[in-house]
Amino acid sequence: MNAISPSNTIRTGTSAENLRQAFLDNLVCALGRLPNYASAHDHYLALALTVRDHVVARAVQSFEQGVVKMMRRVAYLSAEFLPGPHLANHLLNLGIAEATREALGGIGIDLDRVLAEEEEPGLGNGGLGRLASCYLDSLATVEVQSIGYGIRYEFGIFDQVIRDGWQVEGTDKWLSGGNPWEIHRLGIAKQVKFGGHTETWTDDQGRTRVRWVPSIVIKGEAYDTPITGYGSGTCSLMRLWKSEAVESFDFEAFNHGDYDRAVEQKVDSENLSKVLYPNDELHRGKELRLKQQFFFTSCALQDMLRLVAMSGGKVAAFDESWAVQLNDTHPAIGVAELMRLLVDEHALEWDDAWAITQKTFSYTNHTLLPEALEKWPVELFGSVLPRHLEIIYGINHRFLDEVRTAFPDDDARLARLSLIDEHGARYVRMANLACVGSHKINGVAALHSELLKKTVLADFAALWPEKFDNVTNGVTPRRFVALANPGLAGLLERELGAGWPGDLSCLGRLEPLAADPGFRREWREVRLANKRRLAALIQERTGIVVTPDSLFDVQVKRIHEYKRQHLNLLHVLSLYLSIKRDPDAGVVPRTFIFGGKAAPGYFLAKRIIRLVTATGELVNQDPDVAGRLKVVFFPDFNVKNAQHIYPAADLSEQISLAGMEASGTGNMKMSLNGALTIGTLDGANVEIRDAVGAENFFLFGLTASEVSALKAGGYQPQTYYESDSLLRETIDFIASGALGGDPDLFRPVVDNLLHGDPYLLLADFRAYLDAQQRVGELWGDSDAWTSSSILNVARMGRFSSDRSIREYCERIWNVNAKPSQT
Ligand code: C3B
Repeated sequence: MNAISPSNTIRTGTSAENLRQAFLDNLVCALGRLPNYASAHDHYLALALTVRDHVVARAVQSFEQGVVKMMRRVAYLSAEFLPGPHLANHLLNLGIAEATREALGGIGIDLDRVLAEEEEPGLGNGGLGRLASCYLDSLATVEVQSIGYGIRYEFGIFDQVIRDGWQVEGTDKWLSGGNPWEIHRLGIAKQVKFGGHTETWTDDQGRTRVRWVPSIVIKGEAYDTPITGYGSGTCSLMRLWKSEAVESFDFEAFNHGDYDRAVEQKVDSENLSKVLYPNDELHRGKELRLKQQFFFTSCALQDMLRLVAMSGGKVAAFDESWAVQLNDTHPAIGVAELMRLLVDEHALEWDDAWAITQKTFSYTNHTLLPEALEKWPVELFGSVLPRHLEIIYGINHRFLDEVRTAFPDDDARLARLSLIDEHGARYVRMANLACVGSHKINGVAALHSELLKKTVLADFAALWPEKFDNVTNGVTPRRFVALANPGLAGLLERELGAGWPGDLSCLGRLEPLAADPGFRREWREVRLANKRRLAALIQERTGIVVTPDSLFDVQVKRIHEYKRQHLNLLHVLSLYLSIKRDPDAGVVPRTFIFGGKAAPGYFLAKRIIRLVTATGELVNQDPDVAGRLKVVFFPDFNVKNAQHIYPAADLSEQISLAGMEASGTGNMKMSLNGALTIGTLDGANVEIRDAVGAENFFLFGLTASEVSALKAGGYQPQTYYESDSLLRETIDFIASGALGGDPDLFRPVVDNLLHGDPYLLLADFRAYLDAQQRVGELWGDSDAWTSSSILNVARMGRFSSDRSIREYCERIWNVNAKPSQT
C-alpha cells in the first residue's frame, strides 16, 4: 500500500512506563475521570482502551495481509459465541501482562482487581458457543485468516441467581457498562429482506430471472471484536450483526401519516438482535429465531462477497476466497442464501452456483438429540423466506433425482433424504439442507461421528460416505490453563519453557515427574491454593463454608436430564444416608460442587437445580455429616466463573448416558487442569480415557450399544429399584418429602425415574457408586492420586483446540495453518 502502515500508527509502546502513561491518558481524556476519583470500573475501561490500541493495530495489519495475499479465508458461522472476558487474554497474547502489572502497581492499582471488573459477553448457551470462541482463538494462533460471524445480541444468556433454592433468571445487560472491545463499523451495513413474494423478469440477455420483492427490509450493522492469537501476529475477527430499521422504509410510512406503522417497523427491526434464545438443545420453531438465523447468515455472506470484490477476487470463484463452516444447522439457511446471491443477484447459472456452494460450505453436527433437530413448517418458512423456499425446492428436485439414480425404487429412502419432511405436516429439514449443500460433514468426537453415520445421518452416509469425517473438539489452553491456573502455568513454564501454551504436545515431557515426590508436593500445593481461592469465592457467593482439603467433586455444565446431574445427587444422598445409618462408614470428605443454567422453560431441569439446593440445605447443616459432606450450587456458571472452578476440581463428573453427549469440552478443561474424570464411555470421554490411560480414569456405566439394546428390550427401571436396597432407600428418601420441606416438590423427579427413566439412571446407579468407591480409595492415597493427576495433564495435549483447528484446515477447509512444532 503506502508508507502509512498500522505498525507506525500505534500511539504508544508497551513498556510499563508507556502503558502507565497511556492508561492515565485514557482515564482522563477518553473517560473524563480524574485519577483520584476513578472507580475500579473506570480503571478497567482505561486499561481496556490502552490494550485495545495494540489489539486493533494488530487486527488491522493482519487483515491487510489477508487482502494482499488473497488467501482462502475461513468464515465460521455461528449463532453463538462465548468469548469470556477479553482483557487478560489479550495481555497474555500480546506478552504484556507483567509490564501492565508493573505499570498499574506503580500507581497503586492492583491488576487482578481491574481484571475482575470485566463483564463477559454471554452470547451463547454453552458448549457450542464456547467451542466457536476457542476456535477463533486457535485460528488466530495457527495464523489462519478468519472471521467468526454471528449476532450482537443486546441481551445474552440470562444471569442466573438462586433465590430460595430456585433458579431465577435476570436480564443480561452486558453492554450497560460499555464495551471497549468492539468497533462499530459504520461503513459496513447490509440490507436483509423478509417476506413478500417473488416475480420473474427477463434480463438483457433474454434469460428468465427471479426477483424477490420483500415486505420488509432490515439493516444489519457490523460490530467487530478482534481476537488475538498466541505468539502470532494474526488476529481473528468476531463480526457480529446488530439489526436496525432501514430509515427510508420507515419514512415512507411516516410521510404518509402512518406513524404507528413506522414505529412498529422500527421496533420489529431492532427486536431481531435483541435477545439470545436460552435453549441449548431444543428446537422450538419460533419465527423470530428463523429470522435471526437468516439475518446474520445473509449479512455474513453479503459481507464475504464484498470482501471478495475488495481483494480483487471473482464471484465465480467464491469458494477459492472462502471456506464457510456451519456451526450446527443454525446458519444452514446460508446454503440457499448463497445460491440466491449467486443466481439472482450475480447472474450465475444454477449449476455453476451449486458447484461453488458445495465447495464453500461444510457442516458440523453437534448433537444427536432428536429434539434439537431444526425443522420449519413449510408455511412459516415460505412466508418469511419465499425465495429461499423456491430455491430449496430447486435443490431438492435435483438432489432427489441423484438419489433415484443411486437407489432406484426406494421411496422410503427418498422420503427420508428429502429436504422436505412430508410425514404429516410439511417441514423444511435444516440438517438435510446442510448435508446436501456441504462437501464435508463432521461430528465432534470419534464416537459421536460414528453414531451420526449410524443414526440421524445414516442415509446421507450411505449416499456420500466420503463426505463424512470426525474432528474431535478441543479447548484453548491459553484461557483454560494459562489464565485460569497461574500456579500450574508457573510449573509448566519452569519445566517446559515459556512457549508451552502454543504447543501442548510438549506436555508429554511432564510424565517422568509424576514419579518425583518433590514435584508431586509442588503440584499439590498449586492445587490446594486453587481450591482455597475457590472456597473463598463459594463462601462469598453462597455463604457456604467448604474445606479445601476435601475432595472437590465437580459437575458444571448446562442442566439437562441426559447429563444426569440427578445421578450425581443420588450418589450424594446415598452417602448421606450411609453415614446417618453408620457414623463410621468409610466416606472420604467431599465437597460436591454443581453449576449450570437450566433453560427457563425446562421444568425438570429447574427441579433438578432445586434438588441440588435442597440437598445442600439438608447436608450442610447436619452435624452428623459435618466435615465429610458439603453440597454447593455455584450460581451463574459462565466463562468467567468457570475459570475459577476448573482449576480447583479434583474429580470431573462426565456422567451423561452413553450416546447422548456429542463431545463435551468441560471434560477436557478439567482434565487439562489436573482433575481425574469419572465418566461413561460417551462423547470425547472415550478419547480422553484412551489418552490418559484407563488406570487414570474412573469408568462406569453402560456403553452406547448396551443402551440401545436395553431400550430395545423394554427397559424397566422398577426392576433396579426393587433389587437394589440402597437405590430404593435413596429414592424413597427423595420421595418422602424430607427435602425442601414440601412432600410433592420432587415427586416429578421421582416419577420420571420410576416410570420411564429415559436416561437410564437406575440402570447405571450401582456401577456409578462402585466407581465412586474407587475414587474414594485412590483419594486416600495422596501420592497415587497426585501421580494420576500429573499424568492426566501430561497426556491431554491433543485436546488443545489448535490441534482441532489444524485438522479442519487440512481435511475440511483446505487452508494452510502454521505447522505445529512437532
Ligand atoms: C454441545 C454439545 O452438547 C456438546 O457435547 C459439545 O461438546 C458442544 O456442543 C461443542 O461441540 N451443543 C450445544 O452446546 N448446543 C447445541 N445446540 C448442540 C450441541
